Amino acid sequence: ALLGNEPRVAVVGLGRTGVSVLRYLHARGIDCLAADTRDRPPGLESVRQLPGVSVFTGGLSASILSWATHLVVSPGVPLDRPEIRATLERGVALVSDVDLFAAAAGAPVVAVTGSNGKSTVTTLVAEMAAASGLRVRAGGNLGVPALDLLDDACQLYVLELSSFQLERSRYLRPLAGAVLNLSPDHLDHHRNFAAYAAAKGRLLRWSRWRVVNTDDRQVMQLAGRQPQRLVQFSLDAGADWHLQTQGGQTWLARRGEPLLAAAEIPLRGRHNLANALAALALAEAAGLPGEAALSALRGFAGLPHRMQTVAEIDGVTWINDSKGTNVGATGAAIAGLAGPIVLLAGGDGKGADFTPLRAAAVGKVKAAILYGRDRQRLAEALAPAVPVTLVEDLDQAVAVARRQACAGDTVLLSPACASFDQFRDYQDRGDHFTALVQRWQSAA
Ligand code: UMA
Ligand code: ADP
Repeated sequence: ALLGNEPRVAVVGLGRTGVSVLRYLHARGIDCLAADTRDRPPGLESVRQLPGVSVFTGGLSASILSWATHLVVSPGVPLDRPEIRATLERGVALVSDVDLFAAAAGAPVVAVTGSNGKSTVTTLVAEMAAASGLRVRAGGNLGVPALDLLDDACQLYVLELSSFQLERSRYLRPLAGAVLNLSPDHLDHHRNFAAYAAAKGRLLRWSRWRVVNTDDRQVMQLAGRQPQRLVQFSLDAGADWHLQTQGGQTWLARRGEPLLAAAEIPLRGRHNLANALAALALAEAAGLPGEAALSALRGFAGLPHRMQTVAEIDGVTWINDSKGTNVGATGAAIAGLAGPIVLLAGGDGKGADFTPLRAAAVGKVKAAILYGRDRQRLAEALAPAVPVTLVEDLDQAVAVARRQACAGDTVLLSPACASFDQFRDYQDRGDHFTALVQRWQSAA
């Protein structure tokens, strides 16, 4: 119904999203073509297996794309590329993989967006649903494209949504949706911060229950003045879900009632208490039983590549926070550690302003070792208040960190940047870091 009669769909991007869309449409007998700017995109071989799908690589062409009635643009391709704009101006309708998912999903959806904490909260809500005995599937920006989650037996879907996925979708109507926080990211693709924030705000307009962070002024601006079915979480008192001090202990509480001691949660760092509160709020809105939600929180030690301790060597703790891909995330990572910290950062800064990192780092980061494409820009933001060393790559950064760290220090890989200049993705970067540290540990 979403695509109307005899649709023809052009799919831009042969990454994970593009391949999932082409497979889905092809299986339903819908005419498709595929295009990618790259000569050898990752999904090329799997799409060549789909008979009847023409594949155009090495560039985009508006005249080829305008064959279509509908256009799907993968999240990594900016909508304001001239070929995309020209195609849409010719009247081709934009739809997304998330829209196709929404039209087909037979179970309620919980959706999560924000600048940081999305994957953690998405996974937590899925664990809470599983603990209550529901058949649940989680994905989206988290990794498995939305369409690959579809399953008739599924009772609850949990989607992590990026600003890119939200800005190009329209048909999703989650039972509950959260905007966790807003700080600058992806300013290389979005026109400005306002456009980035507005993309995230779409989720609140679509969701029946709207979960928001009252500690974040910009999130609250997106929420607007409508109080109906608005669920608030906060690290302070006053929200529906909040922290509370009782008997000298910090508790996670619901409307003044302490439910779980923060010390019982294996996740580290204050930002993860905010994530836990957001997950509890979503679980409640989705009708999940409270006991199951709390037991999932007690059992969740966190995802790899997020503040993950990978080694303790001679009194030095080595932490992999490769998913710290923007200034907000790296700031939270630093704030959550006692220090002294040797910080490894760098990569593709996505056009970000790094200056807010200085305030987070001063007094705690005893040395910053900077590598990758935007190391110079990071150095300009941090030095001289924070001592910096510039190196080429992560291998050299780890070697320097080994020399500079002493017992009691923490070496933190939290790059504040995307990895694409030197790695396949953040997992590849985190795995490489872990391998470097562990190789040396086993040699020691
Ligand atoms: N690309 C081209 N030319 C093209 C198409 C893509 O150069 O024609 C490049 C993009 O610029 C990008 C890369 O290829 O560097 C991948 O883009 P894609 O849109 O094909 O990505 P997918 O493989 O479909 O993965 C996407 C999400 N990636 C992005 O948004 C960049 C994945 O999130 C997500 O897991 C997946 O869909 C399934 O939903 C990853 C991500 O980095 C984790 N997300 C960003 C983030 O979290 O910060 C938004
Ligand atoms: P996302 O999916 O939004 O990137 P993740 O849960 O993967 O979020 O966490 C990414 C990084 O962001 C983590 O490495 C952590 O350091 C930081 N982080 C997580 N939650 C928060 C939060 N609520 N506020 C600020 N930073 C956070």
